[in-house]
Amino acid sequence: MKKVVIILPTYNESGNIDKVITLLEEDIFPKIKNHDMNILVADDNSPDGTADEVRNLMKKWKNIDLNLGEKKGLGAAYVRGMTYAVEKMGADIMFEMDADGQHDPQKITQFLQKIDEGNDFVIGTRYSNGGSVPSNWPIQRKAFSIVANLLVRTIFARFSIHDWTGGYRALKKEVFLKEKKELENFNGYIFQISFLHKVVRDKFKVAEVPFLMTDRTLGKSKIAPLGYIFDVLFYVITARIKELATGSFGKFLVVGGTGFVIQVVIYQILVNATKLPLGIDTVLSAQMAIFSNYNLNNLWTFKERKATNFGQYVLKMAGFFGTSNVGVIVIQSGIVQLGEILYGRNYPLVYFVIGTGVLMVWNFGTYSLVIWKKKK
Ligand SMILES: Nc1nc2c(ncn2[C@@H]2O[C@H](COP(=O)(O)OP(=O)(O)O)[C@@H](O)[C@H]2O)c(=O)[nH]1
Ligand SMILES: [Mg+2]
Repeated sequence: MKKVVIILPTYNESGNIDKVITLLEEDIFPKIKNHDMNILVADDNSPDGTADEVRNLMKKWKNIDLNLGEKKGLGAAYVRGMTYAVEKMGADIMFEMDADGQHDPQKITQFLQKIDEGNDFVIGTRYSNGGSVPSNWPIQRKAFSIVANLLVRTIFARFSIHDWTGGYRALKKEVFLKEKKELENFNGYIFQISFLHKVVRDKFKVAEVPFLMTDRTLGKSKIAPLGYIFDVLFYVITARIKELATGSFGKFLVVGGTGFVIQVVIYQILVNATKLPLGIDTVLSAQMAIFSNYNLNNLWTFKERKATNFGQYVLKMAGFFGTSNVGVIVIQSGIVQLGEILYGRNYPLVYFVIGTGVLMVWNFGTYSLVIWKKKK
C-alpha cells in the first residue's frame, strides 16, 4: 500500500489547523481504503501556538507528524516538509494543501485516482470546468486572479495547464527528488509556479482536478500582493527568455549569425579581389557558411540526431548543401545579382544584406514548417 503524506504548511493557523485535521481524520481518511494516509504539519514556530494545537491532535491520532523550522517563506517550508516526509516518514505520494480550509478535502480521492492512473503531478485548478475562486470574492479580486493566471499561461505558451499559482496539489516523491535542488532557490509563494514549470519542462505527466475554492473563515492571508506580482512577472519572463534562448530559435540565430559573419567576410574579399559577377561571389562565399552551419547544427542544434559515422556525416552534409544551395542560388544570389544589374557594383553590401534577410525568412519558414515541423 502506498504511503501518502498530506503536507499542511502553517504560519499562525491556530483554530484553522484543528478544523482541517479533524475533518481529514474523521470524514476523509476513513473513506480511503487503498492508501496509507498521513499528515505532516510544516510549521515555522508560529507565535500563536499552532504547534501546541498540533501536539494535542497527535495524542488522538497516530498518523500525524510535526516538522518545525525557521520562517523563510512558503516555498522553504514545503521543501523542508517534503524532505522530511520522504526521509523520515517514507512518503511515496505527497499533497500540498493550505491549512486554512480553502482546499476542499473531498477532492483528495480524485487526486489519488489520477496518480494511480499513472500521472506524476496533479494540480487542483480553479480556472477550468467545475473549478472556481471563492464566489464571495469581490469582482476585482476575482478578475485579478484570473488575469494573472492567463498571463502566466500566455507567456509560457502552455495553455493546457489552467492553474499555475494554486497550492492544492498531489505529487509522486520522484518528482520532488528530481527538482529539489533547483527548488531551494524559491522560498516564497513563487515556489508554486516554478515547481510546476520545472515539472512541465522535465515532461512529467501532469493532470488537473477542478475544485471550488472557498474563502478563509479565520485568520488572514500571508501573501503580500505587490511583492508577489513582481516575483511572478520576474520569474515567468526570465524563465521564458532562457527557454527561448536555449531552444531551437536561439540556436537557429546563433548558427545563422556565425554563418552570416563567415559569408560576409569572404564575400567582401571576393568582391574586392575579383571581377566575378556579385551573384557568383555570393554563391562561392555561401559554401563556407553552409559548411559551418552544417557542423554547428550537427554537433549542437540537433546533436541527439547527429551523424554517427563518416559515411553518414558526408551523406547528410551533401543533403544539407543541396537544400541550402537552392535558397542561396535562387533567393540570395538572385537578389544580389538583380542589385548589380539595376544599380551596378556600387552597393554590394546592401544587396547582400537584403538578399540574406529574405533568405533567413525563407529558411526559418521551411525549417519549421517542413523539415523539423512539430509532430501533432
Ligand atoms: N510554514 C509556513 N507556512 C506558510 C508561510 N506562508 C504561508 N503559509 C501557509 O501556507 C498556506 C497558504 O497561505 P495563505 O496565506 O492562506 O495564502 P493564500 O491562500 O494564497 O491567501 C496557509 O496554510 C499558510 O499558513 C510560511 O512562511 N511558512
Ligand atoms: Mg489561503
